[in-house]
Amino acid sequence: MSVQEQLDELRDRAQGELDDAADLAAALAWEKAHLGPKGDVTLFLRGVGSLPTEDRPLAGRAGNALKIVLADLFEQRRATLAAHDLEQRLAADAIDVTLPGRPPSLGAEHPVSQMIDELSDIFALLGFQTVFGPEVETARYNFDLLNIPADHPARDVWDTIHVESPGELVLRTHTSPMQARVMETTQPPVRVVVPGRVYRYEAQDASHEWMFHQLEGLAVDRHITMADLKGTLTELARQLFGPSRRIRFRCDFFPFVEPGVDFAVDCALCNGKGCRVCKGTGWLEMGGAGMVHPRVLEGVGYDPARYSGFAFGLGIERLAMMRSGVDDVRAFAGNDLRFLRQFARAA
Ligand code: FA5
Repeated sequence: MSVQEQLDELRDRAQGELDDAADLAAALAWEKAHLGPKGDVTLFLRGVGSLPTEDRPLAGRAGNALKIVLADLFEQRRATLAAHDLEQRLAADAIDVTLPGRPPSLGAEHPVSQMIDELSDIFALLGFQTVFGPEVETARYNFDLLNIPADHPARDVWDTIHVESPGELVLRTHTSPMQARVMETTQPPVRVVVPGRVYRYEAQDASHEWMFHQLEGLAVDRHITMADLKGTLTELARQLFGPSRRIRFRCDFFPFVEPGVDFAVDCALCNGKGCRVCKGTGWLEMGGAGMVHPRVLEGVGYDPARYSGFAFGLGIERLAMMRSGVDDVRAFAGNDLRFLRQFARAA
């Protein structure tokens, strides 16, 4: 076969194969097979030196010309295949703008916030204003002005989360410090409720959290008595749990009230007979209360001979648990949407 025939044959074969290359990978393989370092065109050119002398000029010229033609054809084919490849990828990624969108999921009020709103509404009807106070509190308001002396167990480091150690600043352990803050800036008559977060250095279990919410209540005026306290809490229980609820007071000790009580509502589920929710007792504990201690009144400059008052503090999570039959207080701050969604209500 003459040199020209060899080159013609090589060109026809290479062209046919390039036309058959269906994608970029095949085209690159083709380039390697014909134009790469071990490709047949390269090998042909390398072999020119060993051809008979008279064939060498033609073989060299025609071989180089073929190399250029094939490189050109390859470049065209590569560009066509690359464009085709891009088109296919774009088509696969296409966004159908006519599909309906995913509805954004709206947040809902947390069950504790719902409870706070409801309590505020109930107390507003009874003439109480809702106010808020600081969560980082001084020991003076959290303890001293509440007649909690330095050696009282509530001041023990195990109950209180200190912001400075040892220091004057604490995370409030209850909402009661707002009693003194409100009275210091207001003259009687006082009627406020204070909802908010409180913190205790406490092991968590089904009924104890280290962060939870309380609602403080305070009424100070001329001639306020335990009957007013009982009437207010009975009305609260009826608004929350139904019209025939009753309130029970039992003696309890809090340094800032005298006398002090814990108060419970008779269980609405079993009507006081005893059930799973009230743990067979017929009563649901709500919180602590009592008549504001004369020393607390004196501490804020009120004359205890002229004014008297009642105060109470209740656990908001515990109230929400009773209302909704939740049996673990940790669920409220657990951030599990399956729990929280059950309380979502239409805005
Ligand atoms: C107090 O904190 C008093 N300040 C209440 C008070 C106010 C008494 C005014 C008198 C006058 P106590 O520590 O009992 O009291 O807490 C009140 C309520 O908070 C409890 O009845 C309970 O419902 C809730 N509570 C207490 N500890 C926790 C806790 N670790 N986790 C969740 N709720 C709690």
